[in-house]
Amino acid sequence: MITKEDLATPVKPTWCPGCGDFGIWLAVKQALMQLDAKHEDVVIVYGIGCSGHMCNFVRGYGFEGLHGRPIPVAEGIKLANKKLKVIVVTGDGDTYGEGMNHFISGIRGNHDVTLIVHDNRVYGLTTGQASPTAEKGYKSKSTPTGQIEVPVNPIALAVAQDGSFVARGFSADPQQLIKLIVAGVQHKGFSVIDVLQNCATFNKVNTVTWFKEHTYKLEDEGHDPRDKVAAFTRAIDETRLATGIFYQDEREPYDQDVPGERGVPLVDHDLSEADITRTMNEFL
Ligand SMILES: Cc1ncc(C[n+]2csc(CCOP(=O)(O)OP(=O)(O)O)c2C)c(N)n1
Ligand code: SF4
Repeated sequence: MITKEDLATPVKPTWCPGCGDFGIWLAVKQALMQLDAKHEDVVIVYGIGCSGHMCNFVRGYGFEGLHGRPIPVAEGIKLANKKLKVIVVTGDGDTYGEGMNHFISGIRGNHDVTLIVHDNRVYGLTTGQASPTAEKGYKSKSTPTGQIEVPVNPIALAVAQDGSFVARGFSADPQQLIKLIVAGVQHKGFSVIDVLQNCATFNKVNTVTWFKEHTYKLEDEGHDPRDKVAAFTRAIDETRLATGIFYQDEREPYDQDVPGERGVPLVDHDLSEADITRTMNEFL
């Protein structure tokens, strides 16, 4: 079991007061404690953004790399050692902007990775430019006359692309988010958890109050997560944003499907006879 003490770091969060990142941080830690896992069995890969700063506030095995690229790093870690539970914690700019191709590939491959996206509809760390989930007309310093494009709809995209676990949480509802994260990590395959999150400093439109007024829970309306058509119908309804599990099914994750020798994780390769002299000599 992972304890509160295992996860504690001496670093105090640097997020702005009132930021939704605090609620997601709480939920991530609580979920890790509820999972049947040892500390060394979990790796978290972080994106670059305010969201990714969480790497400083959660003690454990982790990697903070390049903006837009945490998903392929996580997939590589899982392929090298499939016994690990691999989680990505990142932002909407990171995932649905520069990282969008990796988002789609991760879903297509059904890599056994849990993706937690802080969806605050802005680029928080770089001071509030509109992100790909910003609504049409949204004014920011990068869109002074209003966002021209329609927003990316990550839930509808994930359902349409045959995602095997598609969910949405809300930073101000950590209890529901804990359940979603635990279910996502337990799910064998790529689990998408988009988390509605307020950016208290730069997004003055999508506030906690705004999200509360525009959301409802799927479980309150008897939604069946095995019903893909119902999941898609709810996903494209942008007037009422649903939270909970939209869709879940069982299919083999990527690491189970890799054929032959390539399917043996690196961690299980016998390296006792490996001779790298020739390779090393090339660099002499
Ligand atoms: C390759 C690369 N491109 C762009 C940047 C600049 N950059 C850093 S953070 C960021 C946006 C972060 O926004 P988001 O992913 O939504 O996270 P948030 O800060 O809102 O949590 C950008 C564009 C970078 N560091 N590296
Ligand atoms: S800029 Fe926004 S997302 Fe970043 S810490 Fe401040 S409130 Fe949170």
